[in-house]
Amino acid sequence: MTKIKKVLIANRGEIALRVIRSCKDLKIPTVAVFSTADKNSPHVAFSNEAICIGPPASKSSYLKIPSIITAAEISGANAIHPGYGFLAENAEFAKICEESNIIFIGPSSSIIGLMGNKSEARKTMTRAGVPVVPGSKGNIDSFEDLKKIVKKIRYPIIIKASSGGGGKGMRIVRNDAELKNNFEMAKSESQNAFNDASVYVEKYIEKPHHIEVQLLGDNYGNIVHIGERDCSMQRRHQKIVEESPSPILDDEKRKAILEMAVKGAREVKYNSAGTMEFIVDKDLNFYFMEMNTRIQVEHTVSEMRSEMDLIAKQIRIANGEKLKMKQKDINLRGHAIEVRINAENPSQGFMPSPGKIKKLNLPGGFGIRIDTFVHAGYEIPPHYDSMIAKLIVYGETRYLAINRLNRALDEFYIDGINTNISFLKELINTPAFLQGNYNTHFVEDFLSGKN
Ligand code: MV4
Repeated sequence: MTKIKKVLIANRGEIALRVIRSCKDLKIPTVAVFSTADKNSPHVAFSNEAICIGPPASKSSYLKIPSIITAAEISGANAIHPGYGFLAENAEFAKICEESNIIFIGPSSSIIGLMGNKSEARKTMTRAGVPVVPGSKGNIDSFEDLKKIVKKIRYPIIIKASSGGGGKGMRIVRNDAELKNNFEMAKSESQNAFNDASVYVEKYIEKPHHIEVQLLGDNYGNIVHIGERDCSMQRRHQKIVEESPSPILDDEKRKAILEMAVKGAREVKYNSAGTMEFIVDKDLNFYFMEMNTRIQVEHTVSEMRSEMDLIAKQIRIANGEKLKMKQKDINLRGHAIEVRINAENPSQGFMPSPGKIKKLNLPGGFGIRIDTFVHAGYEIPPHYDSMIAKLIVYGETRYLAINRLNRALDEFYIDGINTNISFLKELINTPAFLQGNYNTHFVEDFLSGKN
């Protein structure tokens, strides 16, 4: 590395380990940061240095910008990888890094800021010629303004927080009687949750598919895609199963979505690993939803199909290197599926189930990858996300990948805590999943006995 000398990882759990591993492959020393609750976590042991940044609560540790910048300065790390979650899409944090001469391993802070405002992102993509759902041009100025737009696009509609995203601060409205109240509620909820009352409106697409495109852009305007992922299997906006390619797209539709994603990324001169997210209706019309300016949990399925280390690419881009490969050099093969293993209890409303892992058997064999940070004897702290492992399988075909996923889930054994492993087995053996015919409401419908 010519510029990056040492990387601080501003995260925990499996993604902290994942980043450390890529740094080791690139021969870059690493600095872990940890809260007191994580002092026995593997990311602390597997990094070259580790610095405690505060007590368990995220806002006092992994979200505390001054402590993280100080840790970088003390350790001499001149780059920070934010992982996903926590500070990964915090434009202010990225800007502070830029101003402190610390390389933020992600896109420019201005791009994070632009895409973080969902109505600005919509405007930007409209300008680029990327299809967006019919709706308001920008924020809604008044109730009169809203009524005018609704008259044009008709019910059902969805009101969204401009500073929201990922499903937070949305309200679906189906008739005039509910409009005024929902508009007022949406604004006050947005104000409370995001300190920004601005909202925008879109036509509500019933039971859409969620398809996203993995992108890589460098500092010199080169942009490639690494195929799409279908993330429609989700519950309460938390993805559960992600797969690539999407089982609902034909080659022509796939090409159209992938090209639009690249077009959108070009518009903002995207310069890191990132994702363009689309919703797809039952007639396969697709619309831009949001752009995620981070490496995502599910990047691994794209890695399995492309045989590319996306985090290594992301680090090289931040180091100022050019993307050498052209689109034609990226060969996507076979089928990959990821399932998220969570410490939670499906029979108690998926309530988190932290605690000590007494016994652990991880699956293995051909076509299996596991990204985790837990081991037998590890105590899962109660303060963070319940995801404890990702199981990723690869097969030449979707059928073979599902077969392997069943084999791996049968070998997966965790004693001491509750997990969603049995629930995952049920889900992937439903006719809808086996046929590749499921949308974003499938899990909810399945749980309420509609399937
Ligand atoms: C929508 C939509 C339908 N129509 N937008 C949810 C997460 C965020 N990325 C966007 N989301 C949605 N946006 C329009 N115009 C449906 C969803 C959506 C959803 C909405 C309500 C309840 C559950 C949902 C699950 C998946 C997607």
